[in-house]
Amino acid sequence: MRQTVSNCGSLHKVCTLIVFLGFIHLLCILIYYVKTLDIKFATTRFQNIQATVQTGAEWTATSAPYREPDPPVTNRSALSSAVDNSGKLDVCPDESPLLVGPLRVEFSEPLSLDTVRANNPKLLEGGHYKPKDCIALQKVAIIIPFRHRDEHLKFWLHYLHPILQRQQLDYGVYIINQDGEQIFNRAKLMNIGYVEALKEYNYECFVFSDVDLIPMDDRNIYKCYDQPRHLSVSMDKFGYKLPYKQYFGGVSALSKNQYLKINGFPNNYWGWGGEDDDIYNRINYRRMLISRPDSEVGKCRMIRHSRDEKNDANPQRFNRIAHTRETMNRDGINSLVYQVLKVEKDKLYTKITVDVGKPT
Ligand code: UDH
Ligand code: NGS
Repeated sequence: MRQTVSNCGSLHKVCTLIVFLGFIHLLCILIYYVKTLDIKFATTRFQNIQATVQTGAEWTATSAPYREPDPPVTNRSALSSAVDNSGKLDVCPDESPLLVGPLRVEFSEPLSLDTVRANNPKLLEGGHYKPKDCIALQKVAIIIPFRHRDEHLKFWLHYLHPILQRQQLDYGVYIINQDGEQIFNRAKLMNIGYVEALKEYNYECFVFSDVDLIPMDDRNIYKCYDQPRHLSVSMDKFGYKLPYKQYFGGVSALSKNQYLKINGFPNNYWGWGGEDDDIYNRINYRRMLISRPDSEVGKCRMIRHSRDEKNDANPQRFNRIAHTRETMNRDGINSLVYQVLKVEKDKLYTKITVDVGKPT
């Protein structure tokens, strides 16, 4: 009897062992299967990203963001290689998950540049930033025409750097500072910004912004679209609407191709007014359309100021904008002459001081 009980006990142990080994076997098969799936999934995702980048130039919808395939890069600057971790990363999503929407924008609190620097620890020298976790959809140079507006610049840097980072852009900020006290030339400074920024990095998109304009919604993306983009469409000073249908002043974005198609901007608008209308005409004559955000997303505030010295209204502006069609082929990026006097690299920006000459 005792013998039988002992035999049964041994049999039970053997059976348990067999079941246990079977379970381990099944577990191994399951782990192997899941791993294979994972690799397959990752490969498909990589192929999808490659396909998106290769077909990027064919985007056509008016509201679709402009995307250009990367040209073969042979001589990228030290700036690019210093931050190049793109080999291991996925492309950033079409819509950044970091956006928060409407923002409160005020200019009453005093600000110091040191505070702005401390609030933006991820910036690289020269006001450059590149997302760490994904490859930005576009490389964007932000160009600011500038002279004697340091107070406004502080606010611009304070508000814009965090916004541009949430927009997951690979961007650099260029302050193009007109030297001396000759009459101001906004459009020529923007042309210079285009040329100087391209000397540093393989930018594909150029955002031209007045120093006193701050977006009130971070969904107003500072990037390029398949048509030239006007971003400051809903300004507080105009009662949050366009002052006129053709208005293209304030903040605008053009891809390299769009900019070259219009021969850049005019160099001969000295003093206030008209140069933005000339740019509108150029875009129109090259049969492009203006892309704009809606008036909610496009809300922005202007820092109130009086007219600057040496920037009086240009009496020739009406005559000039009446002749854009004839002048645009000979006056623009193909006729740009200037001299760089100084390049300063700050954590928050690259400031390039230039001699733009004077009206002839
Ligand atoms: N800018 C400078 N320094 C100047 C002139 C212009 O930095 O001396 C730049 C700056 O980026 C500015 C942009 O050029 O945002 C446009 O110039 P603006 O501010 O003079 O043009 P806006 O049309 O104002 O914004 C015109 C003067 C309005 C006076 C209204 C008085 N109530
Ligand atoms: C138009 C100017 C534009 C200027 C716009 C808004 O009249 O350059 O007003 O000016 N065009 C001409 O003068 C031909 S603003 O109210 O912002 O000072 O951008």
